[in-house]
Amino acid sequence: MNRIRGKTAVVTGATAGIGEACARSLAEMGARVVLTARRSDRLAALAADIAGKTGAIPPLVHTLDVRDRAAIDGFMAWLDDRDLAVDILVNNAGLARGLDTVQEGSHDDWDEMIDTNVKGLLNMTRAILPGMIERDSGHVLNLGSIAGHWVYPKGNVYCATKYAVRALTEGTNVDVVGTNVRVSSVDPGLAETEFSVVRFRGDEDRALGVYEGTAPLVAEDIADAVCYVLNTPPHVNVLHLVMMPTVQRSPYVLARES
Ligand code: NDP
Ligand code: 8X3
Repeated sequence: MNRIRGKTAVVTGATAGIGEACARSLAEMGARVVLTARRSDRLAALAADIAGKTGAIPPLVHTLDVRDRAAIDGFMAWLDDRDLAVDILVNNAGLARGLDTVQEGSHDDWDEMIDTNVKGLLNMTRAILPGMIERDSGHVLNLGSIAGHWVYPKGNVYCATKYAVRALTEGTNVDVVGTNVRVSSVDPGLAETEFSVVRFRGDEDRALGVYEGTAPLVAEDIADAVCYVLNTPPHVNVLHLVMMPTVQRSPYVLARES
Protein backbone atom coordinates (compact mmCIF):
# COMPACT_ATOMS: atom_id res chain seq x y z
CA MET A 1 0.00 0.00 0.00
CA ASN A 2 1.26 3.46 -0.89
CA ARG A 3 0.58 5.93 1.95
CA ILE A 4 3.04 8.50 0.55
CA ARG A 5 1.15 9.39 -2.63
CA GLY A 6 -0.20 12.94 -2.56
CA LYS A 7 1.77 13.96 0.54
CA THR A 8 3.94 17.07 0.59
CA ALA A 9 7.52 16.23 1.56
CA VAL A 10 10.29 18.72 2.33
CA VAL A 11 13.78 17.24 1.88
CA THR A 12 16.82 19.13 3.15
CA GLY A 13 20.17 18.53 1.47
CA ALA A 14 18.50 17.30 -1.71
CA THR A 15 21.41 18.18 -4.01
CA ALA A 16 23.48 15.04 -3.42
CA GLY A 17 23.69 11.56 -2.00
CA ILE A 18 21.00 10.37 0.38
CA GLY A 19 18.83 13.52 0.15
CA GLU A 20 18.75 13.35 -3.63
CA ALA A 21 17.89 9.63 -3.56
CA CYS A 22 15.12 10.25 -1.00
CA ALA A 23 13.70 13.04 -3.15
CA ARG A 24 13.69 10.79 -6.22
CA SER A 25 12.07 7.88 -4.36
CA LEU A 26 9.41 10.04 -2.71
CA ALA A 27 8.57 11.62 -6.07
CA GLU A 28 8.37 8.16 -7.63
CA MET A 29 5.87 7.21 -4.93
CA GLY A 30 3.70 10.19 -5.86
CA ALA A 31 4.70 12.77 -3.24
CA ARG A 32 4.91 16.47 -3.99
CA VAL A 33 8.55 17.04 -3.10
CA VAL A 34 10.02 20.34 -2.01
CA LEU A 35 13.75 20.22 -2.75
CA THR A 36 16.01 22.34 -0.58
CA ALA A 37 19.78 22.80 -0.20
CA ARG A 38 22.31 25.56 -0.85
CA ARG A 39 23.35 24.78 -4.46
CA SER A 40 20.59 26.23 -6.65
CA ASP A 41 21.95 24.89 -9.94
CA ARG A 42 21.83 21.31 -8.68
CA LEU A 43 18.32 21.82 -7.25
CA ALA A 44 17.05 23.09 -10.60
CA ALA A 45 18.65 20.21 -12.51
CA LEU A 46 17.19 17.61 -10.13
CA ALA A 47 13.73 19.20 -10.26
CA ALA A 48 13.79 19.16 -14.06
CA ASP A 49 14.91 15.54 -14.09
CA ILE A 50 12.19 14.41 -11.68
CA ALA A 51 9.54 16.47 -13.48
CA GLY A 52 10.43 14.62 -16.70
CA LYS A 53 9.52 11.23 -15.21
CA THR A 54 6.10 9.84 -16.04
CA GLY A 55 3.51 10.48 -13.39
CA ALA A 56 5.74 12.53 -11.10
CA ILE A 57 4.36 15.73 -9.59
CA PRO A 58 6.86 18.45 -10.60
CA PRO A 59 8.96 19.24 -7.51
CA LEU A 60 9.18 22.67 -5.98
CA VAL A 61 12.59 24.14 -5.32
CA HIS A 62 13.78 26.48 -2.60
CA THR A 63 17.43 27.33 -2.02
CA LEU A 64 18.00 27.04 1.72
CA ASP A 65 20.83 26.85 4.23
CA VAL A 66 19.47 25.05 7.31
CA ARG A 67 21.74 27.16 9.53
CA ASP A 68 20.02 30.39 8.45
CA ARG A 69 16.98 30.99 10.67
CA ALA A 70 15.88 34.11 8.79
CA ALA A 71 15.97 32.16 5.53
CA ILE A 72 13.87 29.42 7.15
CA ASP A 73 11.28 32.06 8.15
CA GLY A 74 11.24 33.13 4.49
CA PHE A 75 10.86 29.50 3.42
CA MET A 76 7.85 29.05 5.72
CA ALA A 77 6.20 32.19 4.27
CA TRP A 78 6.95 30.88 0.76
CA LEU A 79 5.21 27.56 1.62
CA ASP A 80 2.30 29.48 3.10
CA ASP A 81 1.90 31.59 -0.07
CA ARG A 82 1.51 28.33 -1.99
CA ASP A 83 -0.92 26.83 0.57
CA LEU A 84 1.49 23.98 1.17
CA ALA A 85 1.16 22.11 4.45
CA VAL A 86 4.14 19.87 5.08
CA ASP A 87 3.25 16.21 5.73
CA ILE A 88 6.81 14.88 5.71
CA LEU A 89 10.07 16.54 6.75
CA VAL A 90 13.25 14.67 5.86
CA ASN A 91 15.99 16.29 7.94
CA ASN A 92 18.87 15.00 5.86
CA ALA A 93 21.25 17.99 5.42
CA GLY A 94 24.45 17.20 7.23
CA LEU A 95 28.17 16.76 6.96
CA ALA A 96 31.41 15.74 8.59
CA ARG A 97 34.52 17.91 8.48
CA GLY A 98 37.90 16.39 9.18
CA LEU A 99 38.95 13.37 11.18
CA ASP A 100 41.07 14.61 14.09
CA THR A 101 41.56 14.04 17.78
CA VAL A 102 39.81 16.57 20.01
CA GLN A 103 43.20 17.93 21.10
CA GLU A 104 44.05 18.71 17.48
CA GLY A 105 40.55 19.56 16.22
CA SER A 106 39.51 22.73 14.41
CA HIS A 107 36.97 25.10 15.98
CA ASP A 108 35.68 25.99 12.53
CA ASP A 109 35.04 22.33 11.67
CA TRP A 110 33.23 21.83 14.99
CA ASP A 111 31.07 24.92 14.42
CA GLU A 112 30.11 23.79 10.92
CA MET A 113 29.14 20.27 12.02
CA ILE A 114 27.22 21.37 15.11
CA ASP A 115 25.51 24.27 13.33
CA THR A 116 24.40 22.07 10.42
CA ASN A 117 23.76 18.63 11.91
CA VAL A 118 22.26 19.70 15.23
CA LYS A 119 21.09 23.31 15.08
CA GLY A 120 20.09 23.09 11.40
CA LEU A 121 17.94 20.03 12.10
CA LEU A 122 16.42 21.81 15.10
CA ASN A 123 15.78 24.99 13.08
CA MET A 124 13.84 23.03 10.46
CA THR A 125 11.92 20.98 13.03
CA ARG A 126 11.04 24.05 15.09
CA ALA A 127 9.63 25.73 11.96
CA ILE A 128 7.61 22.80 10.58
CA LEU A 129 6.55 20.72 13.61
CA PRO A 130 3.98 23.20 15.05
CA GLY A 131 1.92 22.99 11.83
CA MET A 132 2.02 19.18 11.99
CA ILE A 133 0.84 19.24 15.60
CA GLU A 134 -1.94 21.66 14.70
CA ARG A 135 -3.10 19.36 11.88
CA ASP A 136 -2.52 16.32 14.14
CA SER A 137 -0.65 14.63 11.33
CA GLY A 138 2.88 14.50 9.97
CA HIS A 139 6.19 12.66 10.05
CA VAL A 140 9.63 14.04 10.83
CA LEU A 141 12.38 11.74 9.62
CA ASN A 142 15.92 12.51 10.77
CA LEU A 143 19.07 11.17 9.15
CA GLY A 144 21.10 9.87 12.05
CA SER A 145 24.01 7.49 11.71
CA ILE A 146 25.68 4.52 13.32
CA ALA A 147 27.99 7.32 14.51
CA GLY A 148 25.12 8.16 16.85
CA HIS A 149 25.30 4.68 18.40
CA TRP A 150 29.05 4.03 18.57
CA VAL A 151 31.95 6.49 18.80
CA TYR A 152 34.88 5.73 16.51
CA PRO A 153 38.47 7.03 16.71
CA LYS A 154 38.71 10.71 15.71
CA GLY A 155 34.96 10.78 15.06
CA ASN A 156 34.42 12.74 18.32
CA VAL A 157 32.44 15.82 17.24
CA TYR A 158 30.73 14.28 14.19
CA CYS A 159 29.67 11.37 16.42
CA ALA A 160 28.49 13.84 19.06
CA THR A 161 26.24 15.52 16.49
CA LYS A 162 24.72 12.19 15.54
CA TYR A 163 24.26 11.19 19.20
CA ALA A 164 22.43 14.53 19.44
CA VAL A 165 20.23 13.58 16.47
CA ARG A 166 19.36 10.33 18.27
CA ALA A 167 18.52 12.24 21.46
CA LEU A 168 16.46 14.79 19.53
CA THR A 169 14.53 12.04 17.74
CA GLU A 170 13.67 10.50 21.10
CA GLY A 171 13.06 13.86 22.80
CA THR A 172 10.78 15.16 20.04
CA ASN A 173 8.79 11.92 20.20
CA VAL A 174 8.23 12.45 23.89
CA ASP A 175 7.16 16.05 23.24
CA VAL A 176 4.47 15.08 20.71
CA VAL A 177 2.92 12.21 22.69
CA GLY A 178 -0.87 12.23 22.39
CA THR A 179 -0.74 13.50 18.81
CA ASN A 180 -0.56 11.51 15.59
CA VAL A 181 2.71 13.16 14.60
CA ARG A 182 5.55 10.65 14.22
CA VAL A 183 9.30 11.16 14.60
CA SER A 184 11.82 8.62 13.35
CA SER A 185 15.45 8.30 12.43
CA VAL A 186 17.20 6.19 9.83
CA ASP A 187 20.76 5.54 10.99
CA PRO A 188 23.06 4.21 8.26
CA GLY A 189 26.61 2.97 8.37
CA LEU A 190 29.15 3.18 5.57
CA ALA A 191 27.47 4.67 2.50
CA GLU A 192 29.28 5.90 -0.60
CA THR A 193 28.11 9.45 -1.42
CA GLU A 194 29.92 12.79 -1.53
CA PHE A 195 30.15 12.57 2.29
CA SER A 196 33.87 11.68 2.45
CA VAL A 197 34.85 14.14 -0.30
CA VAL A 198 33.21 16.84 1.82
CA ARG A 199 34.79 15.49 5.01
CA PHE A 200 38.27 15.60 3.43
CA ARG A 201 37.64 18.92 1.66
CA GLY A 202 37.84 17.66 -1.90
CA ASP A 203 40.62 15.09 -1.44
CA GLU A 204 39.08 12.48 -3.78
CA ASP A 205 41.84 9.88 -3.27
CA ARG A 206 41.44 9.93 0.49
CA ALA A 207 37.67 9.77 0.09
CA LEU A 208 37.87 6.80 -2.27
CA GLY A 209 40.10 5.02 0.24
CA VAL A 210 37.23 4.98 2.76
CA TYR A 211 35.20 2.66 0.50
CA GLU A 212 37.99 0.79 -1.30
CA GLY A 213 37.71 -3.00 -1.11
CA THR A 214 34.26 -2.84 0.50
CA ALA A 215 30.70 -3.02 -0.78
CA PRO A 216 29.18 0.02 0.98
CA LEU A 217 25.57 1.07 1.06
CA VAL A 218 24.48 3.34 -1.77
CA ALA A 219 22.14 6.29 -1.34
CA GLU A 220 19.23 4.34 -2.87
CA ASP A 221 19.48 1.68 -0.12
CA ILE A 222 18.91 4.38 2.45
CA ALA A 223 16.11 6.01 0.45
CA ASP A 224 14.39 2.58 0.44
CA ALA A 225 14.58 2.48 4.23
CA VAL A 226 13.35 6.07 4.52
CA CYS A 227 10.35 5.27 2.31
CA TYR A 228 9.64 2.11 4.32
CA VAL A 229 9.55 4.11 7.57
CA LEU A 230 7.42 6.89 6.05
CA ASN A 231 5.03 4.36 4.51
CA THR A 232 4.22 2.48 7.74
CA PRO A 233 0.57 2.71 8.89
CA PRO A 234 -0.31 5.76 11.01
CA HIS A 235 -0.41 3.72 14.25
CA VAL A 236 3.20 2.55 13.78
CA ASN A 237 6.14 4.74 14.80
CA VAL A 238 9.62 3.46 13.97
CA LEU A 239 12.00 5.09 16.42
CA HIS A 240 15.42 4.26 14.93
CA LEU A 241 16.19 2.10 11.92
CA VAL A 242 19.88 1.17 12.10
CA MET A 243 21.36 -0.25 8.90
CA MET A 244 24.82 -1.19 7.66
CA PRO A 245 26.22 -2.85 4.57
CA THR A 246 26.72 -6.59 5.02
CA VAL A 247 30.48 -6.07 5.02
CA GLN A 248 30.17 -3.88 8.13
CA ARG A 249 28.94 -5.15 11.52
CA SER A 250 30.00 -2.15 13.64
CA PRO A 251 32.11 0.94 12.93
CA TYR A 252 35.11 -1.16 14.04
CA VAL A 253 34.31 -4.35 12.19
CA LEU A 254 34.52 -3.98 8.43
CA ALA A 255 35.47 -6.67 5.94
CA ARG A 256 37.80 -5.10 3.40
CA GLU A 257 39.45 -6.89 0.48
CA SER A 258 43.09 -5.93 0.30
P1 NDP B 1 26.45 14.30 0.74
O1 NDP B 1 27.66 15.13 1.00
O2 NDP B 1 26.42 13.47 -0.48
O3 NDP B 1 25.14 15.23 0.79
C1 NDP B 1 24.97 16.15 1.83
C2 NDP B 1 23.82 17.08 1.49
O4 NDP B 1 23.64 18.00 2.59
C3 NDP B 1 24.07 17.91 0.26
O5 NDP B 1 22.89 17.93 -0.51
C4 NDP B 1 24.35 19.32 0.78
O6 NDP B 1 23.83 20.28 -0.13
C5 NDP B 1 23.52 19.31 2.07
N1 NDP B 1 23.94 20.30 3.04
C6 NDP B 1 25.13 20.38 3.70
N2 NDP B 1 25.15 21.47 4.48
C7 NDP B 1 23.95 22.10 4.33
C8 NDP B 1 23.37 23.26 4.86
N3 NDP B 1 24.03 24.05 5.72
N4 NDP B 1 22.11 23.61 4.49
C9 NDP B 1 21.43 22.83 3.62
N5 NDP B 1 21.93 21.72 3.06
C10 NDP B 1 23.18 21.36 3.41
O7 NDP B 1 26.30 13.37 2.05
P2 NDP B 1 25.26 12.20 2.40
O8 NDP B 1 24.18 12.15 1.41
O9 NDP B 1 26.04 10.99 2.67
O10 NDP B 1 24.72 12.73 3.80
C11 NDP B 1 23.36 13.01 4.06
C12 NDP B 1 23.08 12.77 5.53
O11 NDP B 1 23.30 11.41 5.84
C13 NDP B 1 23.96 13.56 6.50
O12 NDP B 1 23.18 14.00 7.58
C14 NDP B 1 24.99 12.53 6.96
O13 NDP B 1 25.51 12.84 8.22
C15 NDP B 1 24.13 11.29 6.98
N6 NDP B 1 24.83 10.03 6.90
C16 NDP B 1 25.71 9.73 5.88
C17 NDP B 1 26.35 8.51 5.85
C18 NDP B 1 27.39 8.17 4.83
O14 NDP B 1 28.21 7.27 5.09
N7 NDP B 1 27.40 8.79 3.66
C19 NDP B 1 26.05 7.47 6.84
C20 NDP B 1 25.17 7.90 7.88
C21 NDP B 1 24.56 9.10 7.87
P3 NDP B 1 24.43 21.72 -0.45
O15 NDP B 1 25.91 21.61 -0.32
O16 NDP B 1 23.94 21.99 -1.85
O17 NDP B 1 23.80 22.63 0.55
C1 8X3 C 1 28.47 8.47 8.46
C2 8X3 C 1 28.85 7.08 8.83
O1 8X3 C 1 30.52 5.80 10.24
O2 8X3 C 1 31.35 6.99 8.28
O3 8X3 C 1 27.59 8.95 9.40
O4 8X3 C 1 30.71 8.19 10.26
S1 8X3 C 1 30.43 7.03 9.44
